[in-house]
Amino acid sequence: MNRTPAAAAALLLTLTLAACGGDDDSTDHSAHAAQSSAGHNMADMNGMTMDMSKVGDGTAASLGGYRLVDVKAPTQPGKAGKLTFTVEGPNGVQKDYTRQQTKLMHTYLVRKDLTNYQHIHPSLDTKTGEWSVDLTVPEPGPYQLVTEFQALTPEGEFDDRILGTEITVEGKYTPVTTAPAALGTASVDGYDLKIDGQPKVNGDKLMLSITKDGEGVSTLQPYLASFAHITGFRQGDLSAVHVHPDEMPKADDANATGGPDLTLAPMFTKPGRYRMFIQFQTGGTVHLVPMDLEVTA
Ligand SMILES: [Cu+2]
Repeated sequence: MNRTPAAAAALLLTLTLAACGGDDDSTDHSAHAAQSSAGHNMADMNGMTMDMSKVGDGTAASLGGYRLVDVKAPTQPGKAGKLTFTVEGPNGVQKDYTRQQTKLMHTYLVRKDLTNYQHIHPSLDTKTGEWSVDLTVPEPGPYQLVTEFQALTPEGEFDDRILGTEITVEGKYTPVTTAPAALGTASVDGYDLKIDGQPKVNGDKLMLSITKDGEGVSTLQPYLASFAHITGFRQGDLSAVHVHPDEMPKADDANATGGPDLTLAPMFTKPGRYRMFIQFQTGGTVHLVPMDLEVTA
């Protein structure tokens, strides 16, 4: 297969962590980092279908020739520790990465009961290929660790991959079964969020609206080169979906503003109850709020 990185990214739409500008983080540079400032237009990707069998949904540690290996995570609740892992590809340990949403690696952690979500960005040791990041897991239980990155193929191209594995934090696990709010709604820090549209497998776009005191919020700031980051997990198998709104801040425009309505491309391939973790930024503060959705077949 001889696809350009851009074409590959375009195929993989909602997981679309492809190059959306804002490439100004110098802490984790790699040789291919510059490639990601190509600035694909998200709108170009609308209507494309993603190849989940190749990308993955975070439920498998191994997929399409890539493996998540040597995963070490804190095992004691509430104790500061470190998460480390390595990605192996067809040519051995992958040490060369390209950015998606300004980062070389996105990592999500969620407890089996869909609580205790964390979205963190490990740093790469380019000599060994090991990723590491400080991590404290406050509560005991089984967790799904999900890593999202661009796999470097033997052809020298980059393809989206989402690999995952379970980690366990010692202690008594008491699952929380209450929903955060009514389906399709959420509130955080004085902001009210609502998703309109029918969440459906291969369904239509959804609309996320953010209001405060009844007024639309149009002061959303770019966070990781997007007006919102939405990572969802399906209740039960914890399969992951990830989407960014079609409305994108202009690349490298730190003063860009967005909202109140954000369009979400179709992202679901399996029905069920999902908890979406929505992150957005206003006034320099990143807000995080869970929202449950029922996705029909
Ligand atoms: Cu991230």
